[in-house]
This record gives sequence, C-alpha cells and structure tokens, in this order.
Amino acid sequence: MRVAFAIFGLGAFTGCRDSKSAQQACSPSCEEPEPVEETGSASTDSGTSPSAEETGDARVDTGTDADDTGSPPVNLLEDPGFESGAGAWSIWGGAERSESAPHSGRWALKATATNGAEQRVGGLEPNTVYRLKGWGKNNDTEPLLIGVKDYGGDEVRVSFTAPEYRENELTFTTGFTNTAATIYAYKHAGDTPAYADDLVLTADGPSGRALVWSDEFDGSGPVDTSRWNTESGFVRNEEVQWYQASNAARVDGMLVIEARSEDRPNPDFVAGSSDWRTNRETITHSSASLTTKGLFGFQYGHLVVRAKVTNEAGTWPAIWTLGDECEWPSNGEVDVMENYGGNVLANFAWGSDSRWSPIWDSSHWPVSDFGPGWADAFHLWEMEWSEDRITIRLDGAVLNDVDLSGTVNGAAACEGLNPFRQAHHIRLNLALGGAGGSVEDLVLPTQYVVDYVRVYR
Ligand SMILES: [Ca+2]
Ligand SMILES: [Ca+2]
Repeated sequence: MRVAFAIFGLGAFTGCRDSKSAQQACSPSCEEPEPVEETGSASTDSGTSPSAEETGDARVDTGTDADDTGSPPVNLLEDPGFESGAGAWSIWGGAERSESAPHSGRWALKATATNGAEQRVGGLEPNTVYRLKGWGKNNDTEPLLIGVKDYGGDEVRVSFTAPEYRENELTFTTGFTNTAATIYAYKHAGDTPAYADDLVLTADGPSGRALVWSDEFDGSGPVDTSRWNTESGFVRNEEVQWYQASNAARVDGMLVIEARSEDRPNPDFVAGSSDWRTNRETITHSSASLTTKGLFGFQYGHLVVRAKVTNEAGTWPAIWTLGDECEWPSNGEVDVMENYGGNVLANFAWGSDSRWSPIWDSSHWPVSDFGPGWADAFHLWEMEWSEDRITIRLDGAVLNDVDLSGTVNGAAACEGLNPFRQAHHIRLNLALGGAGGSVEDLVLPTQYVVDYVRVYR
C-alpha cells in the first residue's frame, strides 16, 4: 500500500547535499513538509496510471495461428478464456463473465465503465521478458485495455477499439526481484460493453539488460580504488563525522562502511573560525563516503544496489547520484536511498531560480510500515533511468518517480539544462548527525553494508 506523501516544491525538504553549498542549502529553516495523502483507489487504477504506455498495433483476426513451429509456449494464466469462472480472475466493479460475445468457447469478460478483471500471476522469473496477448472487441469509443502492472516495471497496456475481435500484445520485463505480475482487462469509461477473451501470458526469455559496470565487493580487503574515490574530512551539511577511507572495507563479499567514535584533534582546526569545517577542535566521529566521480558515470540505464541500512537515530546512510556538470543542485541529485528519522526516502532535486535552493520531488516511507525486522535484512534499491523518466524502487515497488520533461533548471545556474539528461556518478556514504539527527544516543560502531552495486544498460 502506498503510504508515502509526495512533495513538489521549492526548498520544501531537508536532505541538502553538496559540500560547496551545504550551509546555504541546509539552513535550520529546512523543515519537513506536512504529509499529503495520495488520492485514488488501488483497486480501480488499472487504466489510469500516468506512466502507462500503450504499445503495439492491433491486427485483424485471421482465424489462423501464424506460429506453428515447435511446441507452444505455456500459458501462465489460469482460466485464460473465462470459461471456468472458478475464481482465477478477480472480476470487479460491475464487469462480468458473459455468454453474449465470446471469442472462443462460451464465455468472455464483459466490461463497461471503470470495471474489469485482474489476475495475479506468481511463479515468474525475475529479470525476464514476458509476452501478454489477448483478444478484445469493443463497441464503444472508449478503449478496452489489456495490461500488466506491479511486476517491477512501469505499467504497460494495449488498447482495443474495434467492434470485431482483434488480437493485441505487449511485452514486459520483470524486475530484478519480482516473481509476480498483475494481468488485467479493463474499461475505464463509456457505457457500451466491450469484451476480452483468450489472454495468453508466456515467457519470452532472459532480459536484454546488459551489465556495464558493477562492484560485487568480493572477498575481503580495501575498497577497489579503480572504482571508488573516498571523501576526506568534514565535507557537507555540518554533519558530525570526519570522512576517511579507512572506515570502508570489503568484508566477506560486502562493502562495510563503519561509523566509529574518535577523539583526536581536527587537523584543519583554526581558532576563531566561522567555518564549521575548521572551527571544530576535535574529531569525535568518523565514517566513510565513496563516490565514482571521475571514475565512472552513466547516462540512462538501471542502477541496482543491494544493501542493509542502519535506521538508527543519528545515522544517515545513502545511495545517491549527482550529475557530472554544473554546481549543486543544478547538476541534478537522485537520492535512490536515504534512511533517517525512521524513514526511507527517495528524492529528486534540481535547480531553481535561487542559488542552492533546489526544487525537490521527494517521498518518505516509514520503516515501521515495512514490518518487523525490515532494517535487519538486505533490500534491493533500483534507479531505472530513461530519457523520459526516472523511477526509484525498493524491493520491486515504486517509491518515487519523476517525469524528466519537467526537470529543467531555473535561472540560478545552468539555466535550461536538464540535469537528468547528463551523466551521473554514484555515491555511497554513511553520514552522522545532520538530517540523521542527534548522535547523542547512538551506539558505535555501527555499519552500513552494501552487497553489490550494478549498472545495466
Ligand atoms: Ca472464452
Ligand atoms: Ca557482494
């Protein structure tokens, strides 16, 4: 269930980043916004997703099967022709099985307006291409839709507008952890009946996603410096920790970023300084921050990170990206994962008309809603990035997405640049304090653990 609240506005959110702008961007006036409830009903949104795409061309029913080589692929749908009526389909909103216009057999699904049928199909392979075919007949100008959702990718559907039965099809690729999909037939509006029949869901084969960069953090030892740079010192957001490379290491196939207590002089200390980086006499805490900046960047693709967060008061682990060109936030920031204040966050930020005042598109997800033990387990975060859209997912479910037609910088810096249409580099860090809150009660050491980072094209 979607319980987050989406925010879209100027400077509405904490989570400010970049070193050069930290003080300006993260003033004490940065306050968390009031929650805004999502509207709409989960059970009736099949045809209304703004991200849904209509694909494919209908072809006229010739009454013959073109494919007769080899054995036919297995149809993964139960009761695909609505013949048994045994409950494989959830038929809702006034739709019904009808004998008045079957494509084959005796029955078809009859849908009129804001109703249809859906079937949750389990046992699918992750990261695999599936093909959905179906027949539709529609006596209304409002389309009948056959589609798929909740499989780890954007909703995809095809429409039927012809008054005699035609076949149409689509393909979709399951997410990296997704083993189920919801198949549906649906009619959103109008009141003249339409009919759907003989849906077929088959596996096409492995996805065409190609791995272009990864770190599996295999073995034990130091972090691979050909893949990662490490930040040093007090860097941003007036955070508590001193960053140093020695707080990150590979341990039995995992990247472990460890936050530790310290008690040693700040080598950059300047008596009387007004700069938070130099007016601290002592380093009290240390941690690590890794970045691929200067070593690896990508523009469009699919970032997948398996990690275990800290979720302790005072800590602020993150998986994020920044654009290679321009100053923050006009370089574009994607917070694939932030975890602080008991929330998981998924954010996008870009430049406004005011320097260091980003436009945020953010979402919060209370960890307590994920169920007991969630923070003690590894989870999969994804950033799926095309020229048109970025979608952030957690364990295959969408946390936030943004339409890139609207993410153009204002006048403050790099005006007119779309910072999500340039190469970004990847960042992994464990901050303390800052948005993470007081470290007073934090028990150290504590660890943020990453199993792998992969980028697919
Ligand atoms: Ca039938
Ligand atoms: Ca690993």
